[in-house]
Order: sequence, then structure tokens, then C-alpha cells
Amino acid sequence: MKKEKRYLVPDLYMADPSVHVFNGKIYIYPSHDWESGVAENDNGDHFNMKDYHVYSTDDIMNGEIKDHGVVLDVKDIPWSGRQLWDCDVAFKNGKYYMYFPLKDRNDIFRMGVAVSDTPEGPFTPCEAPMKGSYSIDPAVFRDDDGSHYIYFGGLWGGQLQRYKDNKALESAHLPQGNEDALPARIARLSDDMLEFAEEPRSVIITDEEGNLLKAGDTECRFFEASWMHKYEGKYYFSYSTGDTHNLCYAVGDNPYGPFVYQGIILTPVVGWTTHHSIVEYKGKWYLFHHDSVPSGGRTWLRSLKVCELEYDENGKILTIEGTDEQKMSELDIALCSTILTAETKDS
Ligand code: FUB
Repeated sequence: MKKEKRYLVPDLYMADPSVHVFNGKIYIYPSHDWESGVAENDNGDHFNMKDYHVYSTDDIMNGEIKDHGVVLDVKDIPWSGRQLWDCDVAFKNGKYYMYFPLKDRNDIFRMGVAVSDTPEGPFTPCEAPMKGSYSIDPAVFRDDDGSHYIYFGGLWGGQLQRYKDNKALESAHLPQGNEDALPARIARLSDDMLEFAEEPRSVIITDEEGNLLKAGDTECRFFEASWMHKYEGKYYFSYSTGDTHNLCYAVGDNPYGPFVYQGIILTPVVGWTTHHSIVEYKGKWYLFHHDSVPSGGRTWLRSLKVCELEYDENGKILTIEGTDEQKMSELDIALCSTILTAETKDS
């Protein structure tokens, strides 16, 4: 299904939007892409982000998107190495907690927490990463009983293949073919919101017959970019399939799952990564995501987008097309001229 889409922040490259409603307003917590000059590789070193901005609005499709400026900078995080990837924010007892993945000085991804009195920040980072944390892409979900759960994990550059049973492996193991797919992780958060309250568990996704998705099911197995939302009493776990570039979802009866695979939310966008959040606002549901159309397909320079999201009468999400043909043909022209310029320079 084609949907009217809006680019939200035309003046800066922003990606990985985590979106929540706080105090009746929409707050967007994205990653901040920039041209750092680091070469592109499968490890994601080119995603070399160093700070976060926060945006807010009360009119998603047409209103002003207010930039609250830099709210956390890598240089202010005591344990920082490099690469501030996708963050998320949760509210409890008058405080806002930002969860962020960052490589430490040994180039290992950990997750940190930073705290603010307001949803627009600035956020003050804790001294050390969360105990026992690893990998990337934290997404925090508040259930109706007030419990908070953190979902996380990402393959390849996200380092999830380096862990089993929450312990670092001596050598990474990325399952292949008929091996069970590597699952995302979930843990309930402690009352003070600063640590895991329990050992992270696997987020199990099965097909309709109850069989675990396999590593070879690349069109639908988990890769990164977890999100959780609740619709009509059911728990919708959504995620990116990474190297096949789909945003997919699976449905369960509680935050831990198991979840049964349902289908594709968003078909591939321009750019390697795809990432999203789903939120209800003023009686409508929205999909926030990113693509690399405005940067001419440079996969590390992404732009925030939003469109409405709809369900059918059985609670199935109607699949949205990731690309829009007109923009694609403009992109093709831009890419061709880049390639031509490079070829002319080389010859
Ligand atoms: O932005 C860096 C990484 O790219 C995110 O953590 C992934 O989800 C992908 O969007």
C-alpha cells in the first residue's frame, strides 16, 4: 500500500526514530547521522554518530517539528569509546530515562542510561554502562501495569553473535541455514530504571505452526531494531530483517512472547538499514522510520520519515511500500550522475 509520507527534519540527517507521547506531545529520539568520513563496511563503522537531538510536535503530518538541540554528547559519557546508535526514552516517577548503545574503549557495545527531568533533555549519563548489557538498539516498553521492559540486540556490527546465554563467547557464532535464528533479547527493568531486573531472555519468534524461525529465513528472521507496541490487548514485536531490509512483526500474548510471525510492515527503503517505531497519537497510528533518499542513497546519511499505519479487522498491519517511485527515479538520476562523475575522475 502506498502512503502519504512526510520527511520530518529536512536540515539534518537523523535516523532510527524512537517515538513516544509524553505530556500529550510527540517526542522523537533519533540517531544523528553525519559525514564523519569513516569508510562503509559490514561492521557499520560508517555509522559514527556522536550526539543525540530531541524533536517534538503536536501535529505529526503538518505541524512544526521543534528541535530541542543536542541533549547528550559522546564526550560527556564517562565510559565512551565511539558510535552512539539507536536510543530510546522512558518515563517513570517524574524522570525521563534515555537508553543508548555505545562502544566502550575496547570497542564492545554496551548500553548506558542518561537521566533528565524533562522529555526534551538534556540527559545526564550515568557513570558506567548497565551491568550485563551488550549489543545495540534498546527499545523500552511500558506495560499497562507500569512494568518497563527493554528489548535489544542486533547482528553483524551490533555484535549479538558474540553472546550466548548472556555470556561473551570466545569466538562469535552467527547461525546459518537450518540453525535457529539468533533472537532479540528482553529484560524487565529494575524499579529505579537503571539496570536489568533479571537475566535477559530470548525473544522467541515462531511460524504459525510453532516452529522457531531459522537463520536461513532471512526475509523474516530478526536482525536488529526491536520495537514493541500493544494493539487491542495483543503485543506486537516488530524489527528489521537487516540484510533483506524488511520491517516485520510478530504477535504474542505478553511482553516476553513467544511471538507468532505475521508479515511485513514496510518493504525495503532506499539505503541499507531500515528502522522504525510505531505509536498512537490522537486516535491514529503512525509508523516513524528513515530512508536515504535525500542524501542520494548514502546509507550512513539517513532522513526521518513518517506515515500513517493501518490495521485490518483482524489486527493485521497493512503492508506499506518503502519506496516511492518518483523519488526512486530522482535517486537513480542522482546516483548515475555520481557514478559518472567518479568514472570521469578515474579515467
Ligand atoms: O544507526 C545505526 C544502526 O543502523 C542502528 O542501531 C541499526 O538499527 C541500524 O538502523
